[in-house]
Amino acid sequence: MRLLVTGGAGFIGSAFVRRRLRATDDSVVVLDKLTYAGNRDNLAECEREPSLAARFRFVRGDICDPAAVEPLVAEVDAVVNFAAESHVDRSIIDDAAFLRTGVMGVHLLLEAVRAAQHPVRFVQVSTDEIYGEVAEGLSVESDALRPRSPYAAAKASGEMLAAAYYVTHGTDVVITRGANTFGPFQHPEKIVPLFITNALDDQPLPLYGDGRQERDWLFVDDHADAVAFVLDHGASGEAYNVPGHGRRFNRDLTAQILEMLNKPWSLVRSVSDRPGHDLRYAMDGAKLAHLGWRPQTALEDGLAETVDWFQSNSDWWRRAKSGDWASYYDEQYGWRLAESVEA
Ligand code: NAD
Ligand code: TDX
Repeated sequence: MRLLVTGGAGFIGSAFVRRRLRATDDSVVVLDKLTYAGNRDNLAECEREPSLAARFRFVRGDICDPAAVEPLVAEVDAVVNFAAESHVDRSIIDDAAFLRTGVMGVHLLLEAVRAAQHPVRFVQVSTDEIYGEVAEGLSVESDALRPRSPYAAAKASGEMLAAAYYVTHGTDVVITRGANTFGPFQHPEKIVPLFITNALDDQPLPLYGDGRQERDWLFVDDHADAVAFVLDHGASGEAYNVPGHGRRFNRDLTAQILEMLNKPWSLVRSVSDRPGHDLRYAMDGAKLAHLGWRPQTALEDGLAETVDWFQSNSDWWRRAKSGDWASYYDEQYGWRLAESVEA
């Protein structure tokens, strides 16, 4: 297959590209804007190793730019769209880019798929956050979408547009709804890498509220493989939950990270909560399991691999924590940490 992977220089997209090039004979073009979250180094092995490089090409560009998108879509069999602004906290500070990429960008990709002269499959990588907070039980794919943050609303809009193109135009669309993902190469704004890297530097770990919010943790390789599985086997017009392999309260996850790093709980500070914080996400993975896919990596194993990776790759995360990072960190955490209390 010839694939166009949009947002392929980010955390999950780059794992998908690295693994897909190794597992198949597919060729891959990555289109990525290289926002603060995108990093071409994440794809270094694809450019370096001759057996991968022969089937790989990187193009810097925006999914909202028709001149960049249309010629690339015209020459592939499938588009896998990872491109998005992906951090909930940033969507609370300023959501314009979330809507631009998450709604208008998806629209432009769908139009290019529709205009292609041959069949093109469109995979929209979505999230469990579109269901909103789930107080109890498990979300199934037929549940209503009740997004509660601007990030989640943009993601819900993007996937609803894709589903509408399936119904209205017969576009070959499949949707994945992944759980909270963690692993190597994750930008340090998200809780797992933020807490690992802060702890390595003996800096405070800002835990929102009482830390009794629950997430279901999915290792990045599993997430990437699930997207590949749905690309290959998903039924057109369908959405598939991709649950994780371990639900935890944030405070328990934090304790586990500190234990692995042999760092004290006294680093943890309880800070002012995220506005509209979803207390719990939990998805039923039966639909995807029935098709033949389940997550493989237990949370403890994935976390140990992730902690090792961040310990061994401080150049990578120190670069991600440079430039605009200080002003973001100050805006997001400066006042919170000043008012923080013991966790
Ligand atoms: P990320 O922020 O690490 O990567 C996003 C990538 O998209 C970056 O490389 C960025 O440069 C690129 N990008 C952003 N806007 C673009 C644009 N307009 N044009 C082209 N490229 C653009 O995100 P991630 O964590 O790898 O998430 C990838 C996808 O998976 C997102 O769609 C996200 O909503 C979804 N998702 C993430 C998680 C998670 O826990 N991280 C869970 C479920 C679903
Ligand atoms: O400093 C923090 N302190 C804290 O307590 C941060 C960054 C987070 N948290 C909490 C908030 C959440 O309950 O940790 C939990 C996880 O937070 P994030 O890592 O920001 O992830 P989340 O908001 O759950 O969203 C993630 O999973 C779903 C991804 O960022 C999304 O892209 C994905 O769709």
